[in-house]
Amino acid sequence: MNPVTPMAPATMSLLGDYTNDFAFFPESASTFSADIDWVFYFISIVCLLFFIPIIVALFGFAWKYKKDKGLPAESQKDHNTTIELVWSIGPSFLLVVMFFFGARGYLSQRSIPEGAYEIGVKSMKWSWAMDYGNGVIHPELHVVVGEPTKLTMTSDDVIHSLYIPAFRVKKDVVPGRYNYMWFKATRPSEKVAKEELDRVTQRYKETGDAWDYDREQFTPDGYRFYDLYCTEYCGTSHSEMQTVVVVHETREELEAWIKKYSARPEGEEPAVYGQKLYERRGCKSCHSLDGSRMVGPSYQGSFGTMRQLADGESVRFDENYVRESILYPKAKVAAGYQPVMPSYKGQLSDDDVYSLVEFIKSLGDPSVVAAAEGDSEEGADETSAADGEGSAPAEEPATQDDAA
Ligand code: HEC
Ligand SMILES: [Cu+2]
Repeated sequence: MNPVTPMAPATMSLLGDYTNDFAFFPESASTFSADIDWVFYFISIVCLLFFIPIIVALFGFAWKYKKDKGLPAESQKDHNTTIELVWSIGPSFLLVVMFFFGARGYLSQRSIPEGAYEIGVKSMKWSWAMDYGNGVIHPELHVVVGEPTKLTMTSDDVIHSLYIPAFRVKKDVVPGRYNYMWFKATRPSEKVAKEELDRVTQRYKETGDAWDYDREQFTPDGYRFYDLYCTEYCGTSHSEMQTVVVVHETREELEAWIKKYSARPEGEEPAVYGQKLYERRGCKSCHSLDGSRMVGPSYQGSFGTMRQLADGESVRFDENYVRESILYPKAKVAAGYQPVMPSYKGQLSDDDVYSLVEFIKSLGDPSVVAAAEGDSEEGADETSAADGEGSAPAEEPATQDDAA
């Protein structure tokens, strides 16, 4: 159970955890939770205390003073000054109390403490990208318990809104400006037992499926989590614009986690890492791997084929086209699609782009891919004339350090 601050009567905190079926609230895991819940309960209870007697009196009097049919209505001009003063002035004190606690809660969320741990948040249709600095961008939000964390939030496209129910914080993320929020987490995420993590990880390795957070209820690194939602309706996949928040016990643990994601792990195949980026960096909300059409075209069987463009030209779907599509998506727009893909320029290192290219290539029809590679070696294809010709080693990890 969450620690109860002096403001929250102990009996109320029983409701503050929706692991219990009768709870009103999700679990509380930040220093804001208790105050927010208290104001919420206070207002709800006051409303009920007024609502019930008013409705009872309304029906009671309607019944009591009901006239028989056919009798003329009477004029009623009397009033009772005392009653009217009491029921006007009395409740206004309650409103002042509500305002006081509401404003106090609002101000404490607005004044961001000096020295808070800063994390950048970029939102786009329909994913979150948390920026930990040094090129480490990951969809999961990782913070440290007991330390104030400040989020600097910006949107690439439309208005989104970042909402962490367990922390009782919520703030719009607006294109063209920075919005800020802060919180202090109070309960670290549990870690699942190593055997369980190994077992589940093995299962995903075998099936090759993307990690299902809903089903497992822990992250691929074995942490239980709090939910993070987009709570501003932002288009087709708005309801899937979710991610998770992990609270670490120490700063060192958080830094170790960040380090783990700073680049492609030693010895990992680029195509394998590319698939992880596809899942982590939001590509999967617009591009399918099974041929089905989403907001963008599917990658399946695309590599090496010719692509019809919106301007009537056509272009070979090769390394350069993929690279260009990732960095400058509006340069060549595939026919039949809206130019809504965000640019990943400055957000993916060269090695990341290379890994994505290799991943997309691995989904192509092998004979077509081989033929396309033959093509670009001849140098005949003007779209591949730019830089790294043909198959990729030329742009391999030598560039990895540029990411930092
Ligand atoms: C908001 C949805 C969205 C996201 C997110 C997105 N894309 Fe796209 N992408 C599109 C659309 C729409 C097109 C087709 C229009 C165009 O060419 O710009 C496209 C085109 C492409 C193309 C050219 C495909 C073709 O068939 O001609 C590639 C390659 C590509 N995206 C890769 C990526 C990668 C890699 C990521 C993640 C790092 C990504 N996209 C993220 C929407 C998205
Ligand atoms: Cu959204």
